[in-house]
Amino acid sequence: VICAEGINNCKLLYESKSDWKILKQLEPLVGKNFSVVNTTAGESYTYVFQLCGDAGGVPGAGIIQVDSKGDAKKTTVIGMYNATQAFGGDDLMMLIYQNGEAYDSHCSKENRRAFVMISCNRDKVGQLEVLLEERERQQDCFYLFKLESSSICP
Ligand code: M6D
Ligand code: MN
Repeated sequence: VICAEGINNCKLLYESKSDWKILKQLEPLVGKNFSVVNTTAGESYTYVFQLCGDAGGVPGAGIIQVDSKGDAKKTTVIGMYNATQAFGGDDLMMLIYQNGEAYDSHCSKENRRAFVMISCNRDKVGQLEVLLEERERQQDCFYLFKLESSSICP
């Protein structure tokens, strides 16, 4: 089978056994799109996240952002799963997707990236939340998300 779903579709930015161990713990999330709409300061975006798979069907994208306002429904890649980092422990983990589409005017035009804080919550089936987008820096900007799920509890 070509391109079977699984954590092995992720490519680590820095090859590491401990990163794979965390991805293994997150494996129950594979193959599902998690989405959330976020409206702040006159901007409204829908975000779609997948673990090691094509978010919203966009090839290579781990997280996409769809502009809910513009008529064009513009889609922007926030992070790619071929540039993954995963770390953490027990019931709290961090997943990073780098190599998103470059900003045109913010953050010295660097590439977008996403931080997803993932935690075990026995009461949640898998709820994605947007915490913030930090874009008022010269560099090291990021989108920060939170995902709580019972399926990844240790
Ligand atoms: C929008 C969204 C926002 C982002 C903004 C950056 O399309 O992706 O989340 O902050 O673009 O604008 P520039 O002009 O830097 O591309
Ligand atoms: Mn832009």
